[in-house]
Amino acid sequence: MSTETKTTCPYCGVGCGVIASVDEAGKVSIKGDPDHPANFGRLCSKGSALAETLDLDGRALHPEIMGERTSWNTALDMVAQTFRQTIAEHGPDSVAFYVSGQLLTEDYYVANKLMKGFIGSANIDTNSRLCMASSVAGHRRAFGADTVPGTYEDLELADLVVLVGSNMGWCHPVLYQRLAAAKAARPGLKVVVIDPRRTATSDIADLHLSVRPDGDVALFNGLLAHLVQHNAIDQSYIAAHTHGFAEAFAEADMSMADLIEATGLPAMQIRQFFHLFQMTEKSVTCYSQGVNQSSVGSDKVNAIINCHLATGRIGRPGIGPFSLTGQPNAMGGREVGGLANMLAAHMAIENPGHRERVQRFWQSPVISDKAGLKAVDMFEAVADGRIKALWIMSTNPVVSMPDADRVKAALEACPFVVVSDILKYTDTARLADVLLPATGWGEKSGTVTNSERRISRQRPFLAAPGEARPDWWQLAEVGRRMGNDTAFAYATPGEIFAEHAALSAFENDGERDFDIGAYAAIDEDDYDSLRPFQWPQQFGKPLGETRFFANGHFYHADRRARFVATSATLPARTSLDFPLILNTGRVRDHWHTMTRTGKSARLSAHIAEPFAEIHPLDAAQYRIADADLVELSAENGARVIVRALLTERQSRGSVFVPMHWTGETSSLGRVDALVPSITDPVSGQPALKHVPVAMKRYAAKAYGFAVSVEKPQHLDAAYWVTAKADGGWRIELGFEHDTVDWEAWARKAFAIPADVGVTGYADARSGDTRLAFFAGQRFLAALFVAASPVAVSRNWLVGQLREQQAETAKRYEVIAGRPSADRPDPGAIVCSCFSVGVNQITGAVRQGCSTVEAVGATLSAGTNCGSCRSEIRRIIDACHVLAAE
Ligand SMILES: Nc1nc2c(c(=O)[nH]1)N[C@H]1C(S)=C(S)[C@@H](COP(=O)(O)OP(=O)(O)OC[C@H]3O[C@@H](n4cnc5c(=O)[nH]c(N)nc54)[C@H](O)[C@@H]3O)O[C@H]1N2
Ligand SMILES: Nc1nc2c(c(=O)[nH]1)N[C@H]1C(S)=C(S)[C@@H](COP(=O)(O)OP(=O)(O)OC[C@H]3O[C@@H](n4cnc5c(=O)[nH]c(N)nc54)[C@H](O)[C@@H]3O)O[C@H]1N2
Ligand code: SF4
Ligand SMILES: [Mo]
Repeated sequence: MSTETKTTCPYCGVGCGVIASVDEAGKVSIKGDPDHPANFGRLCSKGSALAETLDLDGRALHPEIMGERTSWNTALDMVAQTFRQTIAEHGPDSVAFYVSGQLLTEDYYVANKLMKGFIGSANIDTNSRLCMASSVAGHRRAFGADTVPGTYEDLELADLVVLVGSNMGWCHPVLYQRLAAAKAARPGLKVVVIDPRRTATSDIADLHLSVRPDGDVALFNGLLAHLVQHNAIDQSYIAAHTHGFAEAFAEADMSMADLIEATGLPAMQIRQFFHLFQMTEKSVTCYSQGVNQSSVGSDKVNAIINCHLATGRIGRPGIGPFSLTGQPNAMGGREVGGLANMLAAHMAIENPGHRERVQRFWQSPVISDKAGLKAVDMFEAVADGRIKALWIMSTNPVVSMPDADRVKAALEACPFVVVSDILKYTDTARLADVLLPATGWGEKSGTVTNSERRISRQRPFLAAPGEARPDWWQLAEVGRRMGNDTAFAYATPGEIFAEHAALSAFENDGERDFDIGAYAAIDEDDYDSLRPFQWPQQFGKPLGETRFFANGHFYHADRRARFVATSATLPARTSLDFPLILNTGRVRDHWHTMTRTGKSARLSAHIAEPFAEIHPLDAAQYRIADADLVELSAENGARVIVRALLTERQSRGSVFVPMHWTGETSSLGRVDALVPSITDPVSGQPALKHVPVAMKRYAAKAYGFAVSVEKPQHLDAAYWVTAKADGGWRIELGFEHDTVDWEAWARKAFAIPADVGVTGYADARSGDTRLAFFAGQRFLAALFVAASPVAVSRNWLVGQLREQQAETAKRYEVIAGRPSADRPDPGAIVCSCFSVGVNQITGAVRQGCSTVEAVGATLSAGTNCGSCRSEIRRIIDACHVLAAE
């Protein structure tokens, strides 16, 4: 017997429904919810592996003050008192909250209410500033409200889907699968991908435009001008529902020569794209971080929306601009007004009428009357002492903020830092004066809103471990202890949701897009059984159209949309000293700073080390070979060291490094240390994808690879990266010395008991050393050191951690670092669901499997979540190319 709970995936903004089952032994299993309208039962690799991330290893289980365990009472009193005292001495703007799009709506609502209505400052900002702020700004400029007009179904109904700055195949995998399935069923559906890199997403593209970094405004300006010149605009929609067309067109009009220069694209590709868009009424343009995370992010958003407004292509089935939200509750955070320049329920902080209304609703003593500090400015204010008390909740800014080393220094200098996290040790939690243990996914209860405005429940199916408590509870307790008893007297998240719903409908009358008044009086039972629904859902009105703006009715006072004139001119960023453009982003199987996905051996097997994607010609110029270590440095003096990955999918002049590695998992892999705090002037969103850097080969004196049953401690190496493996850890190493006593080094790093002997050899001439430690039949650790990057069969070695090594012959294999010929090496893991490696796939292809389906039928690879299907296709293609050569 097991009990099943319907809940929602805590990762990306697709917001897939999940069914979690707990059996009598407490074992959790996860499957997709076939009834959830976001995923209809599908899950990607990260969603399918959720059960592997729920152990209590490293969890924060008790409140701590200065690293010492304490009671909730003492911790909460200290937070409330310090905030109160700081405010009394230095005013409300001397304190701040930095929160997260991974909070539930209920948590977020309480945080925003406490800061804006009771502390009286708007110094609450969120990691959504690094994520969605440019889309919010673009929507508000164009529509008068932060409205996403369309729905997921539109991607399936369209004849053209344009993906701009979105690696949807890896970052919104289930939505991508819906798109891929629609395209397979209806090949007339065309897909265009606009991204400087060729990504897994480009694999289904009919056209991939390798646009110059930040060339997007020029490209969409060019498209607008093309539509005008070819009489493809909707004059009546423009006349009836918009303003500012002439100005936008005047700015957009440019010559083909200028367009080629600004976009870096060949004329033929530009024309092909323009023609396709012009001819296809049913087009959807999706955009994500390649658009938002830019110093011209808001203009990129508006340049895209301009083209949709000009053609009247908005808010109809299969038609419209579509901002893909990143985090599970990026949307919910926007609904509660959790950004420093918003109020609540999509009301505007700069609007006195809105302020008065929210204050009356909250019955609050004050209401902040100006925007607070946006994330980058907030940490600037922490650094220079204007902010003296900061509460960080559900985000890891020491890793994810630009100028991350400065952020770290700012927190070190800040008189009072509170961190609420599920883990005890993160780069940020380590700097907390007060650490508050939060309940995590599976333990907490509330709602999230996905990219298509669909609100779903996250339901608990596990007991809160130790003394962990929900984030909303922590905030409400502090609110009460700061003297606001009734305003924060919530007993359940359901009560908070009802209040939030009531505020959304309060004196609304259709003036504001966000209205879920139908739920203003929801009771606990209905809240518990709440089914996923899309907003708006007004009180007493039948469920109507879930799309916006097909017939105008925008949210500017005159109900018209605005064209925004966007300039394609870009300031030059690179210089002789920092000639390359660093682009950053995500990999398929990791989530942000890896505090959860890093616990899963399966997810860690796909990519176990931070890397720099470099074009082979650039690599040749810098004398960098595949698998070398490379050092990237930036104008601020910071540097990172990562593995070189040579690929023609990268464009020349750019390097791509993932954002996931932290001080907990690597020596020098925190890429945000390199990123300057340059922001979009409208949205305040940092330009995380356009960083001038210098690059050189990092010539380690010795390179190493190790596997260990114990988690390695205090790795004494210039370069190290650890990754969870099945039964232990795998470790990549680079050393500045080659004259190390390797046995002693390994014993210390891997905590080898003194009575365990060593097996192996050291070749003084070549510098090769191979050591393995066996306690009886149990394999404890192995270390491989060489003068050049170590070539051993990594996944096979990792697999040995679980094996008994009784025979001497098997031990020799371990020391050799590869299996003897009769036992195959799976190679690097491609399919994480079934742990299928690249060698197995190439083997299957050699035996005649020529399609992804055939490989799936033979090896099961790609048949569960499907996230690896494009990689399998690429391997098949590569094998065929080799065979033809
Ligand atoms: N696996 C995984 N999935 C995730 C997440 C995760 O951590 N891991 N995080 C979630 C979150 S919070 C977010 S915000 C989303 C992000 O989802 P995406 O935005 O799809 O992901 P990114 O990798 O950040 O960046 C997307 C692409 O932008 C491209 N790009 C860079 N510069 C430019 C440019 O100037 N123009 C254009 N057109 N493209 C450019 C990059 O090459 C990159 O391929 O993913 C969500 N999903
Ligand atoms: N260079 C570069 N930097 C980037 C990006 C990029 O593309 N490039 N992307 C940016 C974007 S879009 C985003 S969204 C951010 C993401 O960056 P972060 O928000 O910093 O990353 P996460 O690892 O998701 O951090 C979430 C933290 O909350 C904790 N946590 C998990 N569940 C709970 C909970 O229920 N309650 C509490 N209190 N804590 C919890 C986790 O352990 C973790 O420490 O990174 C941004 N930074
Ligand atoms: S696509 Fe994957 S990560 Fe995103 S919500 Fe669905 S299962 Fe979770
Ligand atoms: Mo994000």
